[in-house]
Amino acid sequence: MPLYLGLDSSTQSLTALLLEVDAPVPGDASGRPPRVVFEDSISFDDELPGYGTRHGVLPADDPAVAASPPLMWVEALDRMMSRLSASGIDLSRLAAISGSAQQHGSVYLNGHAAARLARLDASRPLAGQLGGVLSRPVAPIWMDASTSAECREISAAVGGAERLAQLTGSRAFERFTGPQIRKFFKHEPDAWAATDRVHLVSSFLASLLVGAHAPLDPGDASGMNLMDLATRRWLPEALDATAPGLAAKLPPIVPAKTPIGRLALYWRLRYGLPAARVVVWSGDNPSSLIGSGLVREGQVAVSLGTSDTVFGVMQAPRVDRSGTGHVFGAPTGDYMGLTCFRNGSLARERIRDQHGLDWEGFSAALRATPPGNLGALMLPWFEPEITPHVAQPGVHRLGLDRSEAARNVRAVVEAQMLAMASHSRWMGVDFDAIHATGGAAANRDILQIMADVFGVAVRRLQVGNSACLGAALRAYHAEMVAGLGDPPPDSGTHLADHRQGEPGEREGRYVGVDWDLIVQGIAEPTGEIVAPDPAAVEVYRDMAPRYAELERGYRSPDAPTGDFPAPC
Ligand code: XUL
Repeated sequence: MPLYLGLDSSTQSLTALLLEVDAPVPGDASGRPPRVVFEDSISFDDELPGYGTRHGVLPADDPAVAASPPLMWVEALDRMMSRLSASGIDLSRLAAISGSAQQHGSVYLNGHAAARLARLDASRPLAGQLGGVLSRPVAPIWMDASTSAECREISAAVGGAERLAQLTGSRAFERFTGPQIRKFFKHEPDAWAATDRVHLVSSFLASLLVGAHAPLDPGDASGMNLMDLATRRWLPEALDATAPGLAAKLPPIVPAKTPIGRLALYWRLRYGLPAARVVVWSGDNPSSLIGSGLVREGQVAVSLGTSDTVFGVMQAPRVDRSGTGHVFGAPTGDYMGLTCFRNGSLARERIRDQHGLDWEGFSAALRATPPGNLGALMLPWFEPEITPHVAQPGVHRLGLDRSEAARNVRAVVEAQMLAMASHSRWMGVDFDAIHATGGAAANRDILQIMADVFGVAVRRLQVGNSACLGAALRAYHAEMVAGLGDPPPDSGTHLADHRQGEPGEREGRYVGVDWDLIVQGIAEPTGEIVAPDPAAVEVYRDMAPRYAELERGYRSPDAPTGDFPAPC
């Protein structure tokens, strides 16, 4: 029975999930559904404290700046593979591996990287071998909000925010990789000149697995403000607007079902792993789309993690005219709409900690307070917010005293749900249920508020980490698409260094391997349905305009108002 490994390098941790699959043909009624046989997580702060991160991010004086050390991710990957090999599971059955990573973050490598990746020494830990190949010691990540000037410059050069959004799926956003690259090029021109390859977190980690520079998939590449959404190729005018010489420094873009090589000798010799197929990695949100079973238009998920996101499948790319959301490529070959909120789990934790509660106490507070919170409202922007655009952090309360524990707890959750409901309408997707995922989806009381605010049923998924599950399922799908044939290991068929996909190459649904069958029985909601309470739905219907008005009063003056041209 083959095994498929999914890895997820998120903001705060690295998770691995191993899926065992009976049926060689997906959906074969004679087989049991895929099963999770191993799941483990490494918290960066707790297990790798030497890197000095807090919640996976390096401390910075400027609240707009957020970066992480790439070598911390490398060490976590090395440690995870060591744990996997010590798990006692027969890993000779490992057929394919794929991964998911926090989106937008970028890793900068010099011209020595390719040779070093090709000759990793299995007798020595990985991180120590890679220090010399970084042209920038830190990686800016999705929480960074320090590139407003670069967003304006790129938008102007491409002909305005609306045009950039129409071409790339998003207007310029501070955390997107293009503006981040431009800032690096402007402020550190020598280090930029020494950069040979700019990777996303996903392609960087995939490169370690195959021992060569890995490509990107369209899902993660569309989080850069650099990819032409229609052709899924780099967009020359966006590249020119971003930094000189960028085209030569970017990985190629290949369809999300592409095998990019075999597990490099480092992993095979050091941990006794087989020459498993490695499938191109993707971002955490595209991976989550699969891991939460969203393979058709009309399905929507809410992920409650470090960032909270609302996303759904789109068959056609309907770009957000309000300038808050994004259209990314979906692993199915379709598109996905997404809206991202920065003040997610960390905001919930801040309120919990301010009132000395644990999660049980947090839930009790939700149960002890009525929907609508007796008129209280909060804007929980502990950090600069992405949606709506808020440059300066600030927590604002209306009709609420900072000391009232239970009402503050309800206020933070209600604010988050009201914001998600209001800022996801642009997707224009009619849905009758929400698939809930991410750590906080384990909390039924939070899901009740979600159901009441959105006015639809909420269904919890069987496997909590949908990004990691999605990565494992993408590995499974790609293996099936590859035709079930098994080219000999080390056949040298790396896609890893192709400069660009075939002209006009575009993903589409693979006819023989239906995504519905891949997700069946595993990326599906459990039986439990959290139904909306009609009386509470009414309360939130009245509350939504009051919340929107409060939000309008506090968001940054340059936040998109619903009309293009929208400044960054
Ligand atoms: C999405 C986004 C976050 C990151 C981190 O646009 O910025 O969801 O992917 O998880």
